[in-house]
Parts: sequence; C-alpha cells; structure tokens
Amino acid sequence: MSIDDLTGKIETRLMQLGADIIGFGDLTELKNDIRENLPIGISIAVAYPCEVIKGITEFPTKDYYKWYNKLNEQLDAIVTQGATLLRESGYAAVARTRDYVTDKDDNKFENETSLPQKTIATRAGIGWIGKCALLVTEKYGSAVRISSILTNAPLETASPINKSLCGECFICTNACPAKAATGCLWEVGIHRDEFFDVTKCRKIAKERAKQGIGEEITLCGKCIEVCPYTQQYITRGRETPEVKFYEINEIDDSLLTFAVIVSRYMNKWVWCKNKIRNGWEVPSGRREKDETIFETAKRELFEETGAIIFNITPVCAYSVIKETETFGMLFFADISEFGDLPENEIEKISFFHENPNELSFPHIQPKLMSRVKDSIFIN
Ligand code: B12
Ligand code: SF4
Ligand code: SF4
Repeated sequence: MSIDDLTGKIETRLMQLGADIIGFGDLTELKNDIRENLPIGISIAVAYPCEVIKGITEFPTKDYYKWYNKLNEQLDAIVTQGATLLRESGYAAVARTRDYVTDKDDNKFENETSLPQKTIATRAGIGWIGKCALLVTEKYGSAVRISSILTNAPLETASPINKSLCGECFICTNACPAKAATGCLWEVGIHRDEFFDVTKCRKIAKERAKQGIGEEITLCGKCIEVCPYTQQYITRGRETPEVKFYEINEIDDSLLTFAVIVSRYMNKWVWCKNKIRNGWEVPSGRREKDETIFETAKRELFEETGAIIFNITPVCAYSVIKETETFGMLFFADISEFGDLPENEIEKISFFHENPNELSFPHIQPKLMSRVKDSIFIN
C-alpha cells in the first residue's frame, strides 16, 4: 500500500469513528523516550457542539461538563481503535489515552505532561498555541479536545505550525477572570510558564466550576468561548451535519429515534426514491411510540421497500450532529423477497452497485453506507 493510500485509509477510519480534525506530524525533533521511539504522531481533535460552548458565557455548565467527559471517552475510543488498525496493518502504534498519559508520566506531574497533546497537534499542523495557552484551530477555534496516536507507519506528514496566529488579538487575555495570560505570543521554544500562570487559572477555574455546577474541579473554558475563531464556528454552525458512530449498546435505548436499514438484494444495494424530497434514500424512518428500535427497522424496511422476507441485523448506533445530536440505530438487511410497494412517500425502489446520484442526504447516507460495507466486508 502506498503512503498516500495508507494515510487516506487511516484518516477515513478515524473520521468514521467520529474525529473532527486529524493531522499527521513528524515528531523526530522531540526526544526519543517521550515518544516511545516512534517517529509519527497522529493528532485527533473532536469539537464541542456549538450550543454547549454558547452556554458557558457566564459560568461552566453541567452540559459543558457532560460533554467534557463524553469527548474524553470518545477520544480514548478513537485513538484505541486507530492504534489497533495500525497494528493490524503491521506497524507499531500507541494510543495516548488518558490512562496511558497518566501511567507514562507515573502520575507525577500535576501541571505538566512529558509530551503534551498540544505539542503533537502543532507538529501535525492542526493549530497553534493561543495567548491563553490553548490549541486554536481554524475550523473550531479552541472548542476542541485532543488526543493522539504514536506510530512508525509511513504516513504523509503535514507542515508543523511553529508560531501563533493570534496577532494583535487580546480577547481571551482580557476576558480571563484569572488574568492568567501575559498576552505574549507563543512560538516553538517558549515554555507555557513564560506567558501563562497555571496557578492563577487553576484557582479561578475551580471557583467558577463551584459556582456553575457546584463542584470544585478545574473547569472554566471562558478562554475557549470568547476566542473569535470559536465564535466564527458558533455563528457558522457545523456547515454540514457530522455523523458519528457508537457501539450497539453505547447509546441509551431511549435516545434512539431513527432506524436506518442499509439493504442488499441479489448482490446490489437497495435505494428508495422519495417523492417529496425527490432524491434517493436508504430505507429509514422514525421510531414510533412503544416500538423497539428493532421493530422500527423491520416496519420501515417493509413500508419503504415492500420487502417481506429478509434477514436483518443491527450494525451500530450512530448520531447526526447539526445544532443538536440525534441518535439512531444502523441495520443491515439481506432481502430475499419483495411484495407490493406500500402506498406512501416512496415513488419507487431501485438496485445499485454504487451510490446513486441525487441523494436526499448526501452528507449522511454515504457515511452510513460505507460503515455497513466496512462491517460486512462488501464493496
Ligand atoms: C495540566 C493540564 C491543565 C493545567 C495546566 C494548563 C496548561 N495549559 O498547561 C490546568 C489544570 C490549569 C488546565 C486547565 C485547563 N485545561 Co487542561 N490540560 C492539562 C494536561 C493534562 C497537560 C498539559 C501540559 O502538559 N501542559 C504542560 C505545558 C508545558 O504544555 P501545554 O501548555 O500543554 O502545551 C505547550 C506545548 O505543547 C508547547 N508546544 C507546542 N508545540 C510545540 C512544539 C515543540 C517542538 C515543543 C518543544 C513544544 C511545543 O507549547 C504549549 C504552550 O507552551 C492536558 C492534556 C495533555 N495530556 O496534554 C490538558 C489540556 C491542555 N487541557 C485542556 C483544557 C480544555 C483545559 C481547560 C479549558 C479546562 C476545561 N475543560 O474547562 C483549562 C484551560 C486552561 C488553559 N487556558 O490552558 C485541553 C486543551 C484543548 C485545547 N483546545 O487546547 C487539553 C489538551 C486536554 C485535552 N485532552 O483536550 N489544564
Ligand atoms: S480556563 Fe478560565 S481561568 Fe483558566 S485561562 Fe481560561 S478563562 Fe482563564
Ligand atoms: S482569543 Fe485571540 S488571542 Fe486568544 S487564542 Fe483566540 S485569537 Fe488568540
């Protein structure tokens, strides 16, 4: 496999797992022991939903804390699975989960790790260090949490970012209630402590968390919220809906509101033409009251395609994030017989080897389709 192909394969898989930004960095300028003698760092960022960040204007909120934990767990899962994929492809790979980072440093640094996630992020070109010592990305501002994988896989690396792009902006410096930042611009070689006072931040962040959520933890995030790059993200929203995947039992059943059934018949994929939206769609539909999600899937498959004999299995849970996150269950059905197409919004069904043009949901359905293809090894 060429470098480009391997890089693309890893990137696609990490995106499918829910990464919002991925960068590949050359780490050879860093000491061997802190990077396990591995030359490449893959930096992965997941973004907070816009409305969660909008909500922390006054104080950190319970919702912010919930997402802080959720994104941490999600990152651990993404880097663990990404590292497994690299090892299965024949390379060494270390997932820098929270447990790994704590163990590696022997839990001895309260304020500093031997290889900060932000260092890998700037090496991978995904952002710079802002005046309040956060990683700032062009797309999501600093409203991201980050993790990483170390590997020796021959991946194509990005140009590192060595200087701050904050310029004359002092918005976070002025807004920080702890006055923790001096306002100096970061560049490689300048240590955090030269422009940012951890003790001040820690003290005030704890006070603000106490006021906002009633717990004395270091949770504040005002510097995230005010950054103009974050504000642009909030104003813009996620232009295209994001699709994320979860294990079958990872999402509480009560949150599953949709069933999507990627289906095959005689070695072709089954698509439905919707009369109202005038586009091709994978059979799918909304869960009705008192229905299990499995019953929804079987009912919708029949209503939208007329299928009467089929094997159906759940593949995974998924979510679509636009302004909010909605959850569903993704199924695969192998259809062996159709009856008449019931009278409803489906004009006709047809069978394709590839995805048809004119999709009703072009940012969502191809991702669901490729997730099912991956899980059942069909191309
Ligand atoms: C210790 C810690 C803290 C401490 C110290 C904060 C700090 N900035 O160091 C305290 C408790 C105060 C803290 C607070 C917060 N934290 Co904190 N914290 C960490 C932790 C566990 C280690 C950071 C560390 O080692 N710092 C040591 C210094 C030296 O490194 P650094 O500031 O991280 O980064 C420096 C290097 O990367 C260097 N650098 C960059 N590129 C290069 C290249 C080369 C070649 C070299 C040599 C150096 C270099 O420049 C940076 C600035 O000096 C990381 C997770 C992790 N494992 O990395 C999270 C982390 C930094 N925290 C995070 C967050 C979000 C927060 C809070 C907002 C809390 C919250 N959720 O509300 C606040 C924000 C405070 C702030 N403005 O920085 C995120 C930051 C995400 C982002 N967008 O940047 C991280 C990365 C956690 C995560 N997994 O996402 N945190
Ligand atoms: S987390 Fe709060 S206290 Fe700490 S630097 Fe950011 S704004 Fe200041
Ligand atoms: S608010 Fe301004 S100074 Fe602070 S990180 Fe964002 S761009 Fe940089």
